[in-house]
Amino acid sequence: MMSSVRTLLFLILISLGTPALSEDGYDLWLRYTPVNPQLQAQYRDSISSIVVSGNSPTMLAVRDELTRGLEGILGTTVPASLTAEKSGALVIGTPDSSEAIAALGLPLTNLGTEGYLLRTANQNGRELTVIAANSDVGALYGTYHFLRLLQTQHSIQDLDISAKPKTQTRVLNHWDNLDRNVERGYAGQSLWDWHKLPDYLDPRYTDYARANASIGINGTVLTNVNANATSLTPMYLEKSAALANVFRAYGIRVYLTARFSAPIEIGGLKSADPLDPAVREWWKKKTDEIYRYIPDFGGYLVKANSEGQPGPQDYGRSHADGANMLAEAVAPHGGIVMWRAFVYSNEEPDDRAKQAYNEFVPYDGKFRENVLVQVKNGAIDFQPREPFHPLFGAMPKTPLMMEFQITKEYLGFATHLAYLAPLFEEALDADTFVKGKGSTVAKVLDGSLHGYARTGMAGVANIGVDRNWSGSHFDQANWYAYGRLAWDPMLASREIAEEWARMTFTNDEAFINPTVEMMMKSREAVVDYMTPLGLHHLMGRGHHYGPGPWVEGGPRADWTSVYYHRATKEGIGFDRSASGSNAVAQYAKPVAAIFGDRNKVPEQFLLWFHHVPWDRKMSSGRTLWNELVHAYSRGVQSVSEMRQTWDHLKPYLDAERHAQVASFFEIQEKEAKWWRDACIAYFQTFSERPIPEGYAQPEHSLEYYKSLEFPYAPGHH
Ligand code: GCW
Repeated sequence: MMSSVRTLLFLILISLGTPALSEDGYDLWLRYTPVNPQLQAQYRDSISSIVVSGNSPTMLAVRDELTRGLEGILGTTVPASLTAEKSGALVIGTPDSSEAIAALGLPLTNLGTEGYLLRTANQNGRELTVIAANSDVGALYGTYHFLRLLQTQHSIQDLDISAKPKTQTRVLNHWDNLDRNVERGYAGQSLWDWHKLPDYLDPRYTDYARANASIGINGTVLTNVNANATSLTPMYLEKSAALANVFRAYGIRVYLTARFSAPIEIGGLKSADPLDPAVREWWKKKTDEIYRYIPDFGGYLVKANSEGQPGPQDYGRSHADGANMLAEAVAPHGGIVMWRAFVYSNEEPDDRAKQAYNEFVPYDGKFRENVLVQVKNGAIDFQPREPFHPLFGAMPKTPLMMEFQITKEYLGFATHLAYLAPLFEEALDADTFVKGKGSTVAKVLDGSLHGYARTGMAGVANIGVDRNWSGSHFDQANWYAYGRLAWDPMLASREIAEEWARMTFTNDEAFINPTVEMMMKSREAVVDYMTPLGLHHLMGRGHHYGPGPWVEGGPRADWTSVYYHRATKEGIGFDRSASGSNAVAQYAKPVAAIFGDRNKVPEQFLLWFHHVPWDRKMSSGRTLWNELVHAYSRGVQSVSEMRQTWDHLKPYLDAERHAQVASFFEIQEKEAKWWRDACIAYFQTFSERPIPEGYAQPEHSLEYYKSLEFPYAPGHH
């Protein structure tokens, strides 16, 4: 009753052209609101009953989702039926569970366990719509695809779609601690309520699983890579198992981070040496124990010998020794080890950008077959813009996974709008040239370039207990885009943005076009007002909030900003060419020839690879100094434009979400100016050149910007 009253009210509001009821963002892109009446009529004609075959928890989830989705989109309840005896049946299942599907003899063989077909079919004179797969999870993915077609107002006549994921392991990495603090999390506390687990299962866990399944994410690493051995104790394994029980129906496996020193901390051993038989035995037993709690446990994610984490090098052993020990323990159970390449040792390197390559390339081919090496998109650390990580062109014998950061540690936290799919796409489309032109990072990752048997992608989650999950409405798009790209790294960021915006807000073209434009330019705006022209790592020390180009001193040089920008009276930038650290030599020759030549390198990477005089002429005709001021100012300008665009979009959505985004734009504009002014004031002390005419002077003195402190910035550990 309640729900039909609500639907009616909703329809009245829609037909009046009034913005929808207030929304808080909880429903993400699964809002299932009514489509326009004409389409609704068409959809109703095509779908008159739902026939879900099978009673597994996954098929129950399919039935629930379809019922919920169709009721919302079509504005009416579509009856469930046991057989497809009438035209207009929507039939979902596998050849094993559904006679109707078996009888159609569909080409399912190449779709694997996660792929699916969406087909319009004729059977004995009846027209059916079919969602068919080899497994229940495939049928679930097909169901979400079908609902997406409806949500984005596509025709469902003459359907003939087949899809399967291009990578196997598509995981979220939660940097969530057991005390619920989320490292680099800007959306509140961790979703995992460890204290109440395993007994209380927050309904949110199911909605989390639904959201992930809807975009093809099939794994979740529950715990922080800066790991705590307590998560491997029986008490916590029971809690993780409870989560795994919720996620299983949605095709999502649970993974845990393995603290390398756990045998000492919770096992009572004296050592964690990976070649010590007692240590190996401990991990084997511990792993067997985990599988008793979680029979489909996915495996371990490990950060070792990086930023103070323990690891095999503590015992003079290699990353391969460490990874292989854990791989051996999970192998009998079909598990994997994701071993992170984000390493840098305690000795200061001549160039931190070179370290992962130096430490991993010698071990190419030495890892067990169930190890994937997880590599960040760039060699430093999730900067607004980085050239692709050289490791992607250098490990033909080792499956490499991508690690993207969805949470915006370096891109304005949750308040700045930065749609990250263009950043992801730039990394995926980058050409490593390792097997000649066209050897893109995407082809390395999907296994097609080197024939990797295992493939995967990881995204550092931006999710917490905030009502809208991500801390901002637009940050939901980054979670969404990550999932879609993990499924298919060849997808275009613009299409993903459009898909997401239609489902999250409205199908009204007057809203969609400007919103997609705004999203597409948003990340470039952040690059401009934070780190233009290849600058990097200029953020405030530790918490990374706001500008800190002056950061120097402290425990090690490569944790400072001055290490990265190297500004002097003569010029600015990190010389990574042959005359400098020669990091360019880690790329294939054709790439090195471009990055290593300051006249050929794309200007967006200029100061990443070269130290350049202030007066150097840029392609615009401006000097480097003037170009820098120009770029910083352009960034601020873009944010003002986005804010204005958003103001005009008020009529198209609910007031609640509009208002939050609008006020976040005010924050972003204020902080973009802060970035511009602080950086220009600071770099001017080196360039000693005036700010060119027509550009604003910094609002405050450099001393003022330097004096700002943020001891309670979120996400810091
Ligand atoms: O991005 C940096 C972060 C650390 C993080 C580390 C890593 C989990 O500042 O907070 O630690 O990278 O990726 O291991």
